[in-house]
Amino acid sequence: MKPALRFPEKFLWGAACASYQVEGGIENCDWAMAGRAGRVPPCGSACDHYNRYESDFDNAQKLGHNSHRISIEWARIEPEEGQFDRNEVVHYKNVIKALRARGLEPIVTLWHFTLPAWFANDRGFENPKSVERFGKYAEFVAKEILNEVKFVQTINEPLVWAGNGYIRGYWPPFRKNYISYLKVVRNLATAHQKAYETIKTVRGDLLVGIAKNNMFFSAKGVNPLNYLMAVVSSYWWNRYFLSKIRRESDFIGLNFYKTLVFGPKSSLPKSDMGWDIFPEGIYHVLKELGRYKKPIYVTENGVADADDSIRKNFIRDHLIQVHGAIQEGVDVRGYFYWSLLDNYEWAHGFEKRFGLIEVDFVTQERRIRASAIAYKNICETNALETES
Ligand code: IFM
Repeated sequence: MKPALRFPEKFLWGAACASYQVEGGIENCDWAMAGRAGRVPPCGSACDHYNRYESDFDNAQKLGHNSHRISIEWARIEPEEGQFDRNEVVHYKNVIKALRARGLEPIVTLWHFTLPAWFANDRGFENPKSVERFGKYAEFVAKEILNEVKFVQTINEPLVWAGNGYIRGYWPPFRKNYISYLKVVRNLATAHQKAYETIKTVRGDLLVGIAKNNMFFSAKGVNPLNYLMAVVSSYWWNRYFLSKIRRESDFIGLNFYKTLVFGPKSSLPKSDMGWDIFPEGIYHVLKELGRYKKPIYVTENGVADADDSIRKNFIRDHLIQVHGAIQEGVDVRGYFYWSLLDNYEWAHGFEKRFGLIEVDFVTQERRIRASAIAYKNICETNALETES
């Protein structure tokens, strides 16, 4: 029998969610506007997590988690520029209290893809004023909401958001314009820096990071161009943004999903999203992130798997690789499965099922999946049995 793989002391184990994808009832953001215009699927009441967060956190606690990643909906907190909604402040403070009461360390993302209507209608992150606006929002949240929080992430997956909204044109604001894309990426990096600065003025002790989606790029075959493509892609996608904000990052949040191999196609198993599954990719990406010499939290890693047939092994196989990177000196301190609940998967609506917990979107019933129990065992023992 092989010994179990042990994870470092105080390792954070949990799952991640984002406000718009689970809460329901958010009508004053760009995605809600796009939903009303028929350009993306409507989100409606989603998982009704806004009203059910306590019982959802009961489940996270029962599943052995000691931490949980949430996001705050900017449009709820600041429905008009400079006007802050006190009831929503109380709501999110209660959400954080509910996490703490269950022994779940909160990791809070300030902005996860959805923009308040007023901000989106004034050119969003293309507008140079966006930097100041985001800085003020970040300062407000740090001061008014995060008093019981240690970890905050400013922005979720800046390049995914900018690419889908400004190059591929299938997320709001539905643009296909490289110049705008580059402008937005630059403003997002500056917005992170600004938020870091404003947060630190009100809460010097808060640990501030980003949630960065990095991919593993590699190449095969004899064509040298493929190798060049892998190097250039890796530089742009994995390193450019992080290099810009490295001084303003107390930790790095890694969201890992994809591997891209340039060259002859091989057949890797696929998720319900059609994404290749290659667990070794997370090892390479973590090794690459090791260069920043910062603590790393895997703030998302997950699989769309409606019948729960591959999720258990997906988690195990990725954790074996995370453990391998830790053994080689990479300072990984936590792992958050995406997602606690089935939820609104953006342009795919509710069809793709990422949850440890299945949600019936008609009755709002929850059902714990078998893979969640396997993950519970890992979280509770802080170790992974590799033979089963
Ligand atoms: O659902 C998304 C999440 O909002 C950001 N990271 C990737 C997940 C799966 O696509």
